[in-house]
Amino acid sequence: MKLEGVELRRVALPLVTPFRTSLGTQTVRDALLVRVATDEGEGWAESAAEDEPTYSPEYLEGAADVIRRFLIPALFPIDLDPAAVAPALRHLRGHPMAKSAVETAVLDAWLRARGVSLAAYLGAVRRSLPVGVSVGITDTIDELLDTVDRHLAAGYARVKLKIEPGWDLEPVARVRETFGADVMLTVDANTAYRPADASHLAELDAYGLAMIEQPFAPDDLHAHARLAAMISTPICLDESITSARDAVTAIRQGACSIINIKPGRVGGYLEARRIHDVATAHGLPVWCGGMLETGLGRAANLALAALPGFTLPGDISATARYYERDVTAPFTLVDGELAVPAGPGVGVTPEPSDLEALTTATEWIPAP
Ligand code: SMG
Ligand code: MG
Repeated sequence: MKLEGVELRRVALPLVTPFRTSLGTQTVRDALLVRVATDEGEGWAESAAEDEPTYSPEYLEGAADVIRRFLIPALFPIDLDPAAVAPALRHLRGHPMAKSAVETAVLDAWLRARGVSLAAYLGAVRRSLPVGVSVGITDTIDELLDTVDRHLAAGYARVKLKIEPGWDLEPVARVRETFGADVMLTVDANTAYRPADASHLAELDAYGLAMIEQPFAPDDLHAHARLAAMISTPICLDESITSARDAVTAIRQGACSIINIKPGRVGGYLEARRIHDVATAHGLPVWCGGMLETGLGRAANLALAALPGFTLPGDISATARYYERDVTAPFTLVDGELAVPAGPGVGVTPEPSDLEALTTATEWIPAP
């Protein structure tokens, strides 16, 4: 398969409610979509990069720049297949979210041309999945309780609360006491704590959480390992894990017993599957994280999350939890589950009218 050109498209999707985490508040998801045109047809993907480099060092305009300037020129000369993309980009350091978008668009085109779904290609074993919802920090506990109530009524299988110093024990206690012991409840700190907060975090043990996600800095595996030895709540790593090699290091150090896998963070779906494989081989459960994806990214995440080791519900919620209008047809919860797309490639394509309405800029990178 030969690459003939690439379109970079910025879209802006207003969120139905602001999403506040320890990193800041988002009201709009500005996303970068990538469309590859090849001699065998086209493929679409999105970059997980956000406007600002707060969750990760990558950011949207930086991702667009590295894609335009370095990634695409490295792919024009080669005979493209999905497994050839990462090796062709390996000499370019970092930028996993940019690389993931490019590799996934190639995967979509290649699989579409062969009539194979991403789910089948990756090794999915389920057709629909129970999913979770990530609940941002709210102004009041009452507002939090209302939000959680609504999500549980909609059928979500797990609720994750964003926490930060000053918004942790109390909201968790109130949610647990209001909704009971049977609700699968987790927390995500997005690196907001310091190692000296370990004994404070140990108090979360009282609330039967299924995990605490990324309390400390991404590069502080040691602090996570020490906390893991102190508390009974399982530690899950998100920001710390950028490759299968990282996953092995973290597991061997005892820094986590669960891994949140986000394809963008780790450079694509093929590396994401490798993390699934090594975690499973070590007996760790994994789940698929979310980056407020558009329907394009969500479709691909559902395919990944249908692999056998993804035994915990992912941050892959219904479209209505994020956006009134998306670039694809909406995903809806049916009996608490989302269907894994079964069509060729990622299984969805942008709806032309929605795509146009949400687009803020486009750029075409022609073959040399
Ligand atoms: O896509 O449902 C979603 C959002 C899930 O909480 C979510 N993502 O750290 O896991 C995480 C965050 C990262 C994005 S917010 C900065
Ligand atoms: Mg997280």
